[in-house]
Amino acid sequence: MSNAAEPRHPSTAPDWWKSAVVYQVYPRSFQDSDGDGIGDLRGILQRLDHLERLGVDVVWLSPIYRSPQADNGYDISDYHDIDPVFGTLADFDELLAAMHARGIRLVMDLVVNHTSDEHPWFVESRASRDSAKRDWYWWRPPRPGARGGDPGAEPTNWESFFSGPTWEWDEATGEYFLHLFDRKQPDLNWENPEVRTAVYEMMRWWLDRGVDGFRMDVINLISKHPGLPDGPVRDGKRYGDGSASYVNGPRLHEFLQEMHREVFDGRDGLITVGETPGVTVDDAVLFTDPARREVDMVFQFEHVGLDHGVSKFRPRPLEPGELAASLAKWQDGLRETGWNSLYLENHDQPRSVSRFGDADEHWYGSATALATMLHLMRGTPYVYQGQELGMTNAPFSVIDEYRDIESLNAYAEEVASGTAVADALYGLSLMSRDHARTPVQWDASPNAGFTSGEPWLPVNPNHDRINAADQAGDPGSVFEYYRALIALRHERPVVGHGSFERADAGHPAIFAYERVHGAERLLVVANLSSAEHAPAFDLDLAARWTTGAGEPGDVPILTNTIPDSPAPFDAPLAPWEARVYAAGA
Ligand code: ISL
Repeated sequence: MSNAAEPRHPSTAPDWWKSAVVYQVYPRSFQDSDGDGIGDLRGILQRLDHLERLGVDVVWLSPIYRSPQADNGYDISDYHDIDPVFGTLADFDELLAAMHARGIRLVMDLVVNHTSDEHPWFVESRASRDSAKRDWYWWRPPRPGARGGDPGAEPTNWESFFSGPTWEWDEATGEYFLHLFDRKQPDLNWENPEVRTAVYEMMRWWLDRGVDGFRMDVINLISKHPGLPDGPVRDGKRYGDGSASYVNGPRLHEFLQEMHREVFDGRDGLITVGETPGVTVDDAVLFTDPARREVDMVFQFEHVGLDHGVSKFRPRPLEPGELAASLAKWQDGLRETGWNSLYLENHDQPRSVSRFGDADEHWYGSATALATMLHLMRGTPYVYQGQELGMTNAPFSVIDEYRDIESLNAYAEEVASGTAVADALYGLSLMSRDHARTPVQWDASPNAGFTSGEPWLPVNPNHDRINAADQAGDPGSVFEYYRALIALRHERPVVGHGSFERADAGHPAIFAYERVHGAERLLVVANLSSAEHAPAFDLDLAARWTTGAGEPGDVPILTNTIPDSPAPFDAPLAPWEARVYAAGA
């Protein structure tokens, strides 16, 4: 372990984040310090050894601001304070200093597409039609000829991300307000320059406090087409799809460039990542081209939408190779310009070993093969809390076990529209956001070491065999494998800076790619299936990596098989086997 007094990664290169790994903390579920069953800032402080040992460079903290917690903090009522459930500003300052002392940077979640309906800005906005802040949000009269509050009277036909219409009727002032998410999350009107000024001021306030950047929640939804036209109603849907009016809206790039000028200019060492649902490769190039001065990288959604069927909660099984094909497409698209985030999990997604791997038959193999595939691509990897332990989906079977607003709303809507309860529950059992939100499994004790009280969401019963205490220091653990992968990125410039070339030409379940940086080369070969397969490669690659017995190309520098067995790069792969070869360094 490194000396806490000497930061391990003091790089001040403008693109330091290319060789960095980010760890996401969802504070509610990370570590409780006061026994109320909800994780908090002092809990994070207690677990910094775990993060330092893992070797991550940056922590992205999901929202800790004051909030009614309708969407677990993504509904903010005061941007300048900490919610009492998480602690105080003094706790925050202590945590930030402790992270910096260990060489770990801290990124805040920036939620400025919307506020809570309890934010003073919105309270003032809704007070009257003449309020000075009326125009800070999107207020509209009912559809012409319709009576406000009646079904179908909404100003547009758009469906909310969280089910139902995007408009909430306000009886007192006789208008609707827009909320792309829950009714407790009214959308800010970025057309109004006062809104933008207030947001930039708040961002500078946090940077002045010492934070190292922002993860920007649904930042590509902030610019709306001011005409707010109806969207197409797709088959089987009750409401319209308004996304053409608010995904990558007309002034988005202007707003991001303005934000950059107003907030980030003249400050070094920061990291910014835009969460951008619906973004295409071409859009992503624009957002992340350094010359355009918008954001450093984006979270794109293509690979986490592949298994969505008619809706997220009616998923379909993936074909072999689909995941790799999507990820490789993004590698190609950003090969010249721009930068991507690499992620399989976050607080909105099911656990990757349950979703893309084989949690029953090949738990260790699939957790580590997926990690290998992800971490050694071009981009900045994100580890979501518990992913480094191979945490799995929760075994919830009744609706009362779920807490997430998206899951509860979708379930209510499905059942109301005639879906059988068992079918609605099946969808949640695969796709609910709560799978990512069960408490981190620290040890095998009754509440997994998360809390001395009653956890706000049940601990996964498999914490008796999947937990950090068992894994740290065990060379055959998922945790130690993640640690080795993270170290590779730090030690080998080719991981952060090399080119990407897909190399496999055989069975679709094999994903192989080559990374090249000057004389340094890396070859990753991963079997993303539960069957044995022999790889096949294009001829050029075979010529480069067939070096003869005892040469570097014959011996993997990292393999997830236990025990390690030297194997030539074209040897058949066991189910979920992954190997990494290096040359030229
Ligand atoms: O979770 C989703 C899958 O259905 C998305 O629709 C998700 O809501 C979307 O990715 C935006 O997510 C972000 O903003 C939401 C918040 O609920 C999510 O937790 C956050 O990551 C609203 O602030």
